[in-house]
Amino acid sequence: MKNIGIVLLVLAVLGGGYMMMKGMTPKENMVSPTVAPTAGESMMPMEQVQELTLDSFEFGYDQKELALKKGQTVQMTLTNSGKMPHDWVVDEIAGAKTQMIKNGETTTITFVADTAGEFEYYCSVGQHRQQGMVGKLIVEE
Ligand SMILES: [Cu+2]
Repeated sequence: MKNIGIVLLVLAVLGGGYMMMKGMTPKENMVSPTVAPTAGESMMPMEQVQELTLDSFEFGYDQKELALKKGQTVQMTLTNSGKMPHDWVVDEIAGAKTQMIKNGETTTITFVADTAGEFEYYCSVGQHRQQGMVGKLIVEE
């Protein structure tokens, strides 16, 4: 039984040596060029997507005010730490409306803040808007 252990050990060492012979180094070198363009892309202003995360609960959002630049593409993620279902809606901006989510769920939407001004965002579930589930979205010219 002892010999089998030694044989396996030798095989493992030989196997490791073989992998190194095959050349792990050129493969690693292949990785870095793919990383560099990704870093470069985020430097381009027009491609930049503003990521926002907003939490909803009874009755409100964790941010009372959101500020964006006109023309900005926004990827917004809504979470729900409350007990009731909630959503997030801005009537004046096309696409700025999430689906209704339950506790623990998450939903992500993408929209363009194409209209300058100050708008109210709110939850369209039941009477939540009247109960204070609102905030202010500022889109700067
Ligand atoms: Cu709600």
